[in-house]
Amino acid sequence: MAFPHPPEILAARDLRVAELETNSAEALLRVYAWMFYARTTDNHILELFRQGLLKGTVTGGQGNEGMIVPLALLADKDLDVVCFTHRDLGGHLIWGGHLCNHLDQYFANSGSPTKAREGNIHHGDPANRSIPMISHLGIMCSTVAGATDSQRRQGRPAVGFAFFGDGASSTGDVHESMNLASLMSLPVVFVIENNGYAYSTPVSEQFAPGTELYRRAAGYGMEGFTVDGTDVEACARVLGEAIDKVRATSRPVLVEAHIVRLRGHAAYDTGDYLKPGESEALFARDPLPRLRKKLAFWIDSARIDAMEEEINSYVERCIQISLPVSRPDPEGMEADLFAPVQPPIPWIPSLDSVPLPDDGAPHAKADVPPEILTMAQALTRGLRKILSERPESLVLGQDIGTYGGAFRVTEGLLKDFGRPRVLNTPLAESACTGYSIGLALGGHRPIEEFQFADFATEAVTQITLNAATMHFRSGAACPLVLRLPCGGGVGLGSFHSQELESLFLSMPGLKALYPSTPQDAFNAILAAYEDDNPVLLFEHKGLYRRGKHPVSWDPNYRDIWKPRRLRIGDFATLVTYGEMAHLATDACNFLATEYDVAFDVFDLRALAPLQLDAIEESLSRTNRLVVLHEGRRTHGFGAELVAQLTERQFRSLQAPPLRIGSMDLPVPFAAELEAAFRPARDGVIERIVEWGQF
Ligand SMILES: Cc1ncc(C[n+]2csc(CCOP(=O)(O)OP(=O)(O)O)c2C)c(N)n1
Ligand SMILES: [Mg+2]
Repeated sequence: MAFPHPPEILAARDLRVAELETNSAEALLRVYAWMFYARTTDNHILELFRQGLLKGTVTGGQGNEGMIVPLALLADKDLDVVCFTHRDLGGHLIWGGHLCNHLDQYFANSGSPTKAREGNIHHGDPANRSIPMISHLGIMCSTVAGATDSQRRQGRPAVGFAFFGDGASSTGDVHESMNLASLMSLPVVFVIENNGYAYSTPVSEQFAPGTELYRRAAGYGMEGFTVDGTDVEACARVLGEAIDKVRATSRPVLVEAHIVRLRGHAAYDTGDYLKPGESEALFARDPLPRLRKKLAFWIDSARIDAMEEEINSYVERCIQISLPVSRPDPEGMEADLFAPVQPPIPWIPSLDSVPLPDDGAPHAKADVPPEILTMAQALTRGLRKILSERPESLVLGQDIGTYGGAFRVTEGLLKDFGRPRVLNTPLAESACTGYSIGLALGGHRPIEEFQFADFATEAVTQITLNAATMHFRSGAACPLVLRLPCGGGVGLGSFHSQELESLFLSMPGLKALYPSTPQDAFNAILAAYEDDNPVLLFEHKGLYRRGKHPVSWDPNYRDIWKPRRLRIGDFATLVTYGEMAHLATDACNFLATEYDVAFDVFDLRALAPLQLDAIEESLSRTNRLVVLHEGRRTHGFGAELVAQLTERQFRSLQAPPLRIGSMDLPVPFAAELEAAFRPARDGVIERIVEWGQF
């Protein structure tokens, strides 16, 4: 059915501060119209929830319109970046899209912009720089910062708007993000929507008495101020000036907007915790009637009445259109988990790309023999190639600049490619990952180095819930390489030795590569780079400098997504990856010599998505399976491998699958303890001999 045409007054989605001087009545009438529209829609949504016609957590924006509407009207919808919160329906309506589509989102029907995969107000419009929120509060601030920086890096004078509540102001991500934005001079307007409550928790239980949130700005070296979100005109003026200033100076600001939450936390909130008279006091500050009263001085009230009537009937008509839209179809859900595979990047077919001095364009080196490199050097060469040939690439992480990274993999890159593209980051893994996600949404392709894989636990929400779910819920690609120096055996103890693949890969939406040779590492970084999804690149620290091996340009670098057969045999199929691939080869050499048994050995290389065809085929011949990895055994990745590999041929197995991993303990520090903790050559041989009954 055709969508109805919106009322004429809603055709204009902009506001200039100057209009408040020259034509203030008409400008404020426009603001009022949008506020009334947002309020009416929110009220209808609440009613629909009460009638059982829509589900989920309906967090209305009633009371919030006095700030969000002028702000969204003032923002440049062709340039700026936003991530609206659960109180910002007014912002969504102004940013774009037809009301029917927004309502489809609430009805979670087949017309929903998230294909009904996300509820209520968790939608956005990534193509138009409205980034969909995730529930985890505070998390989106850094993504806004990254997407804004992406715009700036492409020469567009964008401003980003990051919203969070008084409750969310306590999250670490908000602080990490403000520090990052200030440090990097990113033009972000951080807006605290202070409505006095986080669910039922009053601000008196959120921060110490006397705290004025906007003053926190000073601690980050940025400007901070308050606005009264119930006084729309004043709010619009202050916000307008602030936005202009941020746009001109590229310095972030922190705005604390004092607003009211008129309808409790969500539709189901009974508000029992409010003090007597408190609700009435909130309604007395409602910005909507306040502005209406002001307008009535200048504008004939019959005109306002008529406008309200027109908006209300428009909203009702849209509801009638969205209500009967068909329910969503589960078909296609799995296909949408990952962004589709794209054609390969036309890389220059050589290890590196050598710019000629005269025109600066990259040219291929002809007929170059393989180079003999460590895995660390191969990765450096991969990064260098990417930075040389791909202007949208950048590399970031702690100490990766002058120092060259904890493992010297980024050595020399800062000198050759300069700061905007080789970026030392502060100690803020979560915000830096959110920032990378924002860059990725804006068209960049960041490669983020975690100093040690262990510290990626600081960014679990960003990685597994923000980045990994992005395509499924919004259709937007999130190309991101997360480099994770992992693994033990180097005497670094519990917090610098983890194997985290099973932790991360139990969440959907992440790809993962785990190379075990310099050539595979070079191929892996190119393949990961050109993938349109977040890719974890596990780099075992023990392999960075374990000998030098030939590395050359490999036109089949994408084969890294498939396992590689390391040995051919018929006694059993052994599946492994990472450093254990070397140990497995050693152990199998020994077993071949001593016991005359040959193993079909596979280096998995890609942990997600798993491509197990060749291994399944092997198992159908050998009928015996050994899985060996360095990660812990319980809940380890091997459990998944055993399950997937044997479920189709369980009945033909001639032995129970053997699963070898580390002990179910934190990684111990002393060399003797760590040696007992991890699979080691002799222990692995012993286990296999016992299992194989040779
Ligand atoms: C990190 C995190 N913890 C808990 C929640 C559950 N939760 C959802 S909304 C909310 C209150 C948020 O309060 P505030 O930030 O002040 O925003 P408001 O709802 O008042 O606009 C809470 C605790 C969440 N979404 N995210
Ligand atoms: Mg609040």
